[in-house]
Amino acid sequence: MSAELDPATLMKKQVGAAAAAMVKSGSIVGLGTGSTAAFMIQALGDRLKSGDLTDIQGVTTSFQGEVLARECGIPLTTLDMIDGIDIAIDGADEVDPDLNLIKGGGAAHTQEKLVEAFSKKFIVIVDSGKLVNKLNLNFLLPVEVIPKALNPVTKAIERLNGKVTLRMGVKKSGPVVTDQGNLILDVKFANGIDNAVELEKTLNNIPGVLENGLFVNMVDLVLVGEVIDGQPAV
Ligand code: ABF
Repeated sequence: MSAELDPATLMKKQVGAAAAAMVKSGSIVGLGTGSTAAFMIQALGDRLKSGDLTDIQGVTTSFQGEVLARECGIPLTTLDMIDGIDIAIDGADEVDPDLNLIKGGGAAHTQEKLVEAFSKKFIVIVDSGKLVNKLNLNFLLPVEVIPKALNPVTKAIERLNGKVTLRMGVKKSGPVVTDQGNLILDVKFANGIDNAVELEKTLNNIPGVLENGLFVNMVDLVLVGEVIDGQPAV
């Protein structure tokens, strides 16, 4: 219930709902991952239940999102079954002034990029704390790597002057494993990322890298939530 949510969470819920309100009946919708996207998925489910929205099909970007979308009663399809996606909505970890993103804090960026690149319109939903002047000064850049390539990919990224950390699970008993069965390297460049366009390609050209979390020239609209004087606003 909204009344029980703190202002920051309520703000995420409002941003999610604002994005869900942009979805038109009959659309194929890319469904993002993360706490803000989860509110968007719930809002889509509410619109379907109320009859305000009809005949949509969702394409999920993670197992987590798939479970939630099913719970919310959203009919799902897959990339194999469709010619394109009308609108995709997802969160992000950092957004720069050119609307380039770092994503992958939830280890789902590979499927997110696949779905969002296949979409005619990509809407990002974030709180104002995610807006940065330069990418990677604060948030590490996730790179998904196949397990056998861990050592060569680490060395290749270090040659690019990136500091590499293998992402571990919360209890540190083992590494985080993605929905594809791969590992995540979190990378920090000392001065942040100067050229996201080039770096996205360079990283993806390293053998063993599946996908990195730079989303460049993909975003159509960013909806930003903020808490002002204790009140959530979009
Ligand atoms: C996904 O969820 C990501 O790519 C990003 O890592 C994360 C953002 O989550 P939240 O909305 O919970 O901050 O969108």
